[in-house]
Amino acid sequence: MKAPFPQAEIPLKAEGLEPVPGGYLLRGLEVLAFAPFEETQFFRHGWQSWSLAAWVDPKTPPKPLLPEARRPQADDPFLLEYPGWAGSGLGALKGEGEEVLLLGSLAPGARVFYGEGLLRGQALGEGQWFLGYGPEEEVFRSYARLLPRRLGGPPPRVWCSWYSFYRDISEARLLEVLEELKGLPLEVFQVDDGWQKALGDWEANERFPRGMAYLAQAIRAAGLRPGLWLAPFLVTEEAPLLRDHPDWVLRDPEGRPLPAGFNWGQPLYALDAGHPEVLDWVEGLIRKALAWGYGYLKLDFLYAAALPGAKGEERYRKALERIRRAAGEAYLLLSGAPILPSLGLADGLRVGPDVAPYWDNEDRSFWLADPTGPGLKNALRTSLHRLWLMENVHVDPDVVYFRSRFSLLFPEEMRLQEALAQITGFKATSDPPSWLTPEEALRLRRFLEETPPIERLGPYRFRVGEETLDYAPLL
Ligand code: 9PG
Repeated sequence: MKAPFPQAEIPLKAEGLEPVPGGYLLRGLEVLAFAPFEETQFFRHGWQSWSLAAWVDPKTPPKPLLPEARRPQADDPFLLEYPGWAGSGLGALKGEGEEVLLLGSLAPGARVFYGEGLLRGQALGEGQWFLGYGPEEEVFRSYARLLPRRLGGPPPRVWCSWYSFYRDISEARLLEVLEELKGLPLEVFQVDDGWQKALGDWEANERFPRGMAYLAQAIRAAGLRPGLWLAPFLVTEEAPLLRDHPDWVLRDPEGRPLPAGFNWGQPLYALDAGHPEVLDWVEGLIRKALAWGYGYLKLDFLYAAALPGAKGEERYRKALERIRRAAGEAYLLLSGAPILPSLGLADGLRVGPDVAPYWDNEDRSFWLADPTGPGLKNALRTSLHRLWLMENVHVDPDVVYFRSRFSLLFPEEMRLQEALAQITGFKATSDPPSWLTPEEALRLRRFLEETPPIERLGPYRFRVGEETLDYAPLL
């Protein structure tokens, strides 16, 4: 079969071929599309928020990500074991010219493999695909338009506690910051990791003596919307949950708890999102956070609900539908979340790894071949390759730093992150105003107040207000 495009005919193997704006719909559990050029780059799309999305050299195979214990939280573990290049949900090829060949799934549970001169799509479930050929931006836009969307008003302006205090938060400390933020045009005050007793034990710890409802009340009194971080599907050995409900944990075929990564100095496990009691419990957790007064929920480490990878995406989507119903119109920012199965249900979606007050940690990014670690370089790279999702969801490129205190970032590096937030419109920071010099404070205020005109000049070049930014040299 051949798919005729204005610029070329694309030979392919599929069950059905039906024209749609910008390309064709294909059917089949396994479909092939042949590039009409000599490919020089493969668009590798990682599974979840933190997983690498980038154009890579298809002729140089990927290096194994180390240590193995971190693979479940870095990507679809299958993609990291696979010796060649492959991506989650979609893949694309580029040659020397302007044209891009894109194959993207329209249903959860799909992967796209690179083969010499071709893309091979493999679906575990439905086998519904979009095939596009043409200029990069147009092709990705045509694909995005076929995916589910949920776009309320403009993205929120958020203060988030993570990137300044990390887990070292307390009621007293947050109330201080709340006071400092008075007069800044923010909308959400989001309490991140550090308030809970344990992962899986979602009650206020001793540093929040008056409880989470009290804090929400104080946030509302300051004119802001209370936001709360939760990792609803994650458990560690310290949570009573594991002892009380050993059958709630996701297990491998041999019956051992499935490793879900390693963080906070301990192994992570996942709750089985296919277990009805787990779903009831998660729904109860969401309702509890809403009842405390939190109308903005940052739901994190969501990949845990979809392990071991593509096969779990259907289960994840069902669990997320349940969460969405329980949450009503609350704002759901999803993080560490499988990208495609979150569309249509998420309000906001983290599309890259965590930023950090430094550019790159080479020990991890280079020597351990892990592009998902915290750092501005990793965060910018993957977020930039997910801007096409702005058609479907609020794209969160993570917080912007304005401070020089406690930071190794250069002003030009911070500017790149600031401009990216202006491009997506999702504006967040973790800087407490008391950490800022007067100039930095002014810069933060302008960032929150102003909406500069944005023009895309190329895949990596943008005009933001009066300035032209080029991200290409960094990638
Ligand atoms: C709280 C943080 C913040 C942050 C989230 C998430 O091990 N890891 O791969 C890993 C990745 C990201 C991460 C933590 C661990 O950060 O993205 O904004 O909420 O959790 O713990």
